[in-house]
Amino acid sequence: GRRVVTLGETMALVRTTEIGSLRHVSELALGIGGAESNVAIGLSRLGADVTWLGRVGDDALGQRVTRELRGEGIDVRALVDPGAPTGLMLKEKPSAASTAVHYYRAGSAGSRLNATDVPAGWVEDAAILHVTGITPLLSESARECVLEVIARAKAAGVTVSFDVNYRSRLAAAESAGPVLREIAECADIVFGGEDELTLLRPGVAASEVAAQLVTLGIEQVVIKRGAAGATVVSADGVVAAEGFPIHPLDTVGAGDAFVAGYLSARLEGLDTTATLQRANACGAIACLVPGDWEAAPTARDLEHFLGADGDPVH
Ligand code: KDG
Repeated sequence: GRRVVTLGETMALVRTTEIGSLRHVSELALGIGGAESNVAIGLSRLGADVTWLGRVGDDALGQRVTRELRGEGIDVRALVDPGAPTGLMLKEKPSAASTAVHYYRAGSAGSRLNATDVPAGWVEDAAILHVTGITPLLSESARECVLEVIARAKAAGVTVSFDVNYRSRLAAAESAGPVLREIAECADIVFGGEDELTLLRPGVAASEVAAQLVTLGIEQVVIKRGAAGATVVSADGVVAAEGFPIHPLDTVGAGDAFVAGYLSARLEGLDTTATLQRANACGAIACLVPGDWEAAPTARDLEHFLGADGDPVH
């Protein structure tokens, strides 16, 4: 099939609507956010068949998560956990140029994900399994779940996509590094920023970590460089692409939009250059609007952004 499956925690996301500290701003907007569901939304907008699995609390915010993801055309498997609330994330803009994030997710329903939550056939039927480094740092059971799902994907010949997505608020580098490295080493596609790749092998430069992963059999290592674009390292060599010049308003979620663009291009069989162009464009577009996924482009949005000849119109 051409289905992408992903799993993780999606939280209610409360963000300030004006610049200033949470100490004094009074206006808030309510939405949802989660790295894997952000990718799922990005893929769905680009026409892919996508499934998200996770736990939500037996509460209004859990219903909000489920409804919103369904509204985006995602096949949602939300397990309602009566024993814990839906997690929450707060986002503020202390200044025009900065964004700060605060988690209220310890012990949340989403963090109680475990291997028995994933039904038989769920992973095995997919073309791609996408996971991130956030989920394995949420709890022991979530980590076991991610490892088991990856093992099942590999046994079934499903491509495993892994975005390192290191969140220092969840675990210190010393404890997260080995966990994330173990996952990276059994993935087919690894996404990470330079710092995230170095986290996998402290003291080793990102390009060298990427080369080592390829030697171990990882098909593609995609180094995300934000505004500067991205580089793909594979057995065929190194392909780099520049980012698109934009005026970013909110960069949170740009990496997820990038991954969605990349995976959708892969599903459509585009070559590496075209894949990187789409991924970079998706990442750029995601930065133009507040919210972690709201601006994720459709194929038409992408065409408009890139212009008919492939040059950005901005
Ligand atoms: O990549 C963006 C995500 O980080 C955000 O949407 C929320 O999943 C999230 C997290 O754990 O930070």
